[in-house]
Formats: sequence, C-alpha cells, structure tokens
Amino acid sequence: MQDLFAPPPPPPDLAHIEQLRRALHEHAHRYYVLDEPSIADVEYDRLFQELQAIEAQHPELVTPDSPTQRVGGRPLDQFVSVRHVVPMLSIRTETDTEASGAQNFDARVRRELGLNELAPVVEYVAEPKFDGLAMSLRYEHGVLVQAATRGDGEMGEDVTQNIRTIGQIPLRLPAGVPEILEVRGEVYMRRDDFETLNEQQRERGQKTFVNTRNAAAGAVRQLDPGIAAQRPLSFFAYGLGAVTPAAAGGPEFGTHYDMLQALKSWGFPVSALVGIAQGATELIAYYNSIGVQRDRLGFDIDGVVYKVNSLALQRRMGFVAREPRWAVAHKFPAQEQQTQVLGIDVQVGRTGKLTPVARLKSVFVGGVNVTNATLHNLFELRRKRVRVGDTVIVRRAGDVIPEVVAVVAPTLGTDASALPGPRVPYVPNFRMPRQCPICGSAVVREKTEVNHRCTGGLFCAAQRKQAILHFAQRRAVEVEGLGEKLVDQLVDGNVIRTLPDLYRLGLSSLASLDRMADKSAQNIVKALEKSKQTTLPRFLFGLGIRHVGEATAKELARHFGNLDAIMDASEEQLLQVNDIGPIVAKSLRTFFDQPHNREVVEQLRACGVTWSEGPPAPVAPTPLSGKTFVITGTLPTLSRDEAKDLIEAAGGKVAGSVSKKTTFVVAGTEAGSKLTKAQELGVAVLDEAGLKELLNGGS
Ligand code: 5U1
Repeated sequence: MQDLFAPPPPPPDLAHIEQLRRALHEHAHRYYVLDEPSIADVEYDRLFQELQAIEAQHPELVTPDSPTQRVGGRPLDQFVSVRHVVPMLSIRTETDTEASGAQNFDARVRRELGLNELAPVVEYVAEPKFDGLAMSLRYEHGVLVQAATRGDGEMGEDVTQNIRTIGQIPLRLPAGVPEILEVRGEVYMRRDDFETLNEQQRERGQKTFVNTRNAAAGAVRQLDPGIAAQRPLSFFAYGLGAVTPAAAGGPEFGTHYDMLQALKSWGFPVSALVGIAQGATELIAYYNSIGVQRDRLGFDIDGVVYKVNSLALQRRMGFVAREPRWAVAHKFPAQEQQTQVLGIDVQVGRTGKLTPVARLKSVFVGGVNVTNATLHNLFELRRKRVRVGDTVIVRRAGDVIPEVVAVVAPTLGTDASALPGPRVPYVPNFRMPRQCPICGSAVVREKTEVNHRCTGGLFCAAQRKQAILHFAQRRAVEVEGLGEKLVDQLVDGNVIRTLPDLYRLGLSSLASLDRMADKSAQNIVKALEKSKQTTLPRFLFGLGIRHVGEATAKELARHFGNLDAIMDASEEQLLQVNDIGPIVAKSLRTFFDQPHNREVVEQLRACGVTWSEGPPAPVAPTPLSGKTFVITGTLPTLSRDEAKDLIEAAGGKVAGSVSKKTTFVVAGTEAGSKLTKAQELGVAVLDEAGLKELLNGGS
C-alpha cells in the first residue's frame, strides 16, 4: 500500500544518473576487458548502489543498458527464436593436424584467387579457435538489444538476459559506432572459473560439468538468469554480422585485422593472440606457436582459425553453402576421445593412496597415445558408474593426468569390438581390494577421507619407488637422471630397497642394468655424489612425510634450526611453528616415532648426505611473514623458483592459486587467469620491482 504520508522522492537528477552510468560502464570495461581496474572494488560498489537506489525510486528511468541491468530478470519458460538477419556462418574444418593443414588452405586460396607461383604471398589473419559457443550481439544506437545463439545459422535463440550478466560484454558502446551493429564472437568459460564451478557443484552434491564448453553452454541456455549470473563466463569478439552499411554512415574496413582493432576500440575483448601471417610458412609457425602455448592459456581452444585478411579478397572468394571459402579452422589434436575400458587396475602412490585407474584401448588424445586414465577414487568411479567394457570419454588437457570423464555407452562384456548396448549383469562392479595389490598389506580408509590407503609404508615396493622418486626430485635433494624407468628397474630388480641404498649403488651395479650405457651410469653416480650436499628444508621435504610440503619443511628448518630438534619435538612444540596445525604436527610425530624412519635418516647421514644446520631463526617476524603470494607470468629477471625462494626466505608463503587469502599476486608478462582472478578479488598485484621493494623492507 502506498504510504500517503511519506515525502515524495526528490526529482531525479538526470545528468547525475547519466554520469553514474558512464562511470560504471567505463570502470567495468577497464576491469573486465582491459584487466586494468581504475578504482577499488568498494568504490565501484558504492557507485553501483547509488545508481540502484536512484533507479529504485524512479523505475521509469531504468534503461536496458543501465549497468544495474546485468543481473536479475525473471526465469523464462523457454527461449524465443530469433532470425539472424545476416546468417551466422560456420567454418570449414581442416582436421589434418600436421603443417599440411595450413598448406592445403593456402594452396586452395591461391587457386581460387588465380594466383600462380610467381604471385606474392597472401596475407592472413590467424586467431585461436575458442572452445565455447558462438554468439551474435545486436546493438542498436549503441545499446545491446539482443544476444542470440547460432542455432542452425538462420534461426537462433534469444539469450539476452543471460548474456547481459557477462561483465566483458558491453551493454552500451561509445558514441560514433554504427547505428546497427551485430558483433559475433565466442562465449566461453575460463579454466580456473570452470574448476571453481565444478568444485562448488561437488560441494553441493550437484552434477559436475564435463568440460568448459559444456559448462558455458549450460550457463547460456539457463532459463533462470539468476543462476546464469553465478556462472562465470567470458567473451571474445571475432567478426561482424549486420552493420549499418557504409553508404548509410557505417564503417568501411580494408582488412579483417582493422575490423578487429575497431571492435577492440569499441570495448569488446579481442584476443591478444590474434596475428597477421604472410603465406603458408607463417601460418604453420602460428599453428605451432599457439600449439605450444595451448596448455598454458587460461582457456580451452581446439585449434586456430586462418582468414584471408583483405575484405575485398574475402568478397571475391565468397561462400560454399554456409561456409566462407576465405577461412578455415585448423584443428589441434582433440583433448577428448571415446574409447573402451579394458580393465580397472589400482595404483599405489607415495603415501599409500590407492587410485583406481582405467586400462584403456589405446586412443590418441591431446597429442599422445593414452592407455590409462585416472578414476580418482572409489566414490568418483561409482558416481560415474564406470565398469569394464564401457565406452567412455577420456580427456587429456594440459599437463593434467588423463581422466575418465563419463560413460557414453555401457557395453556388452569386455570385447573391444562390441557395439554399445545394454549393460550386462555379469560385469561385476569394481571393488577396492582389501589387500594392497603390490605388497599385500591391509588397505584402510578413514571415515573422513575419500581415499583408500595401503598400510605397508616403505615395505610396499610401490611406495618405495615413489618415495625414491620424491627424494630425488629437483626440489628435494635432486639426483639428476634418476627417473621412473630407472627406479622401476632398481626396485624391481632388488638392487635397492631403501633410500640409503641409493648411495651404496656402485658403477658396476648401475652399468649392469638393461639399456644402461657406461656414460649414463657414470652420470648417475656423479649426480648422486652431488646430491649429498643439500639443505635441511630440501632433505626434510625429500623424506616424504605426509602433509610436509616444501613450505612446511622450510618453516620447520627455520624454527628448529637442526634435524634432531625436529625429530625430537613434541606435538605441542611442533604446533608453535608458523602455519603448522594439529594434522601436520601429528603426521611428523608419527613419522619420527617409527624406528625405521629414524634409521633411514641415520643411514643417509652415514652415507655422507649432509645439510647445513644453524641456530633456530630469531623470533622477530621476517618482512613477509604472514603474507601469501601467488606468482604468475614471466618475471623480467627472476625465475619463478628464484622468486619463490626469495619470498620464502623472507618469511612469506607461495601458493599455487589465487584466493581471498592471497596477499599479493606477483605478475610478469603473459600473466593469465590468475591476474584476472586477483583483480576480481581485489588482491594487490605487484611486478618484480614491487616484489623486490617489499623484500627490502618496503610495505
Ligand atoms: N577465432 C574465430 N573463431 N571463429 C569461429 N574466428 C572465427 N570465425 C568464425 C567461426 C565460426 O566464422 C567466420 C569465419 C564466419
């Protein structure tokens, strides 16, 4: 009911409303697109809330391009169909993942343009092929009025409500843009956003998404814009649809590249990886260069796109069906493939963790032949309902271990040639073994844990192998050249049983191993000799005590100064160490309470392994104590390891991912999603010079 005694709202100050909207648009562009926030988050929130309050008092003044209109809207029953005035084209795919993919395209372009061998090279624009879903954004008089999916190219779906929630998509364009402007590009989800989303889904007991593309598509096709707003999406622009024709005041571009630059100047995100390539040779170089960077990018791509740069030549070449003759997508090896589960084995890790691993019919995924994929743990395996004989999707993206993402077809039996069909009852469900498959010790699972573990400790050959590899790794004592194959040979052949046995290896026992040349054996002996001089944190980390990572090992070394003090410290004393909680304290105590672990330490000492020890660190706080850093990108002079060492030496901690607990992100060139995340969370960002200043006592 209207309150008749309430004072009437003050008359709206239209100029102020416009000023607020302009400021918010500008700040959103700097934040989401340029990655250069110009005001603090709290200040942005203040302006936003001020505008929201005014609009609440004067709902008649709310416009669709107001920054407040990104969130909200009512859930829809269904999406409305939209006709694309200019059809959304698809792109011909070159599946040949060799250099010939680029050569074939260039040869075709030259043929169609009637260019002989003597004619100059053709200029192309090369772009990443983003793994998301195509979107057409329609602006009228500079205001976003519609966002539509591709659909069949002629008719798409109106998903404007959901697309408005994407911070990178401008709701309003600067003055001077064409009256009608349709911008085409790809909506996608960044990898870190995908990981966070899946983690949240898991915590809520909801279905996880198979890959970034599915997650992005699910968000775009979400009928409730409130839910869509919680799914973090991003956008890259790469083309135009309908545009006010040049004759009616629209822009006239000479090249595709110029058009992309205009899109950028109008506020759209355009990938920094877009480049110009002269002829097939440079296309191949581009393909290879993006291929090398692929795993490090913050988002998934499935190939690159080549386009003839000159728009006049594009017009001359035209289309076949719905595909332009002047463009091609040159695919990378797929990161997902289907194959069949031939068996389910169990692998035992360094800490005794048992991992169910699917043995697969060999399949080429993400550039390598994959024959095994992790099923993580018994609960994941059950959730995905994987059984021997099933046809599954296997994914190998980046450096991550290949994993089984889903069952596509339960099959009959284990016959690899069997067609998909109903699951037969006689394929038994996988069960975790009660005894370790390697050493026969009991397998246990604590109530609060998802993982099963072998209780055999160093009695278990699998754990011994992993323990040796852990001890020998670069960030522990570093025995160069001691890799998995060699350790397998040494342990399986009973040449070594314990860590100290490593230092008892003679040249002759090494040289007698299969496929071991004299020179390689000498190198291993030299590397072992070199590894004997180490540091206390490296040695402690190398022992492989559960929950004792590098940072904890450094804290322990700093606090106690020598190994004997650590070995003899009570849980209460261990709890005094910076960042050590009850779980780590208990784990350390348990480890050093086992006589065989103490014996290993003594024998290593007897073999000549030494480390520098010193007095406990002074109690005074070090300049970076209590501060957590994340390093991203390439720093001008320091390697990441050097930066990490410096930070830790000054009492700081280095973490792998950005969260609200991060104090600083140290960013170099080509910093990716971690930098964006830092900006989103309002975490302070430093360059190398800033870090050095901090290390020298600045604040
Ligand atoms: N980067 C990029 N992706 N992509 C997809 N450019 C690009 N262009 C496309 C498509 C379907 O189509 C045009 C060639 C019409």
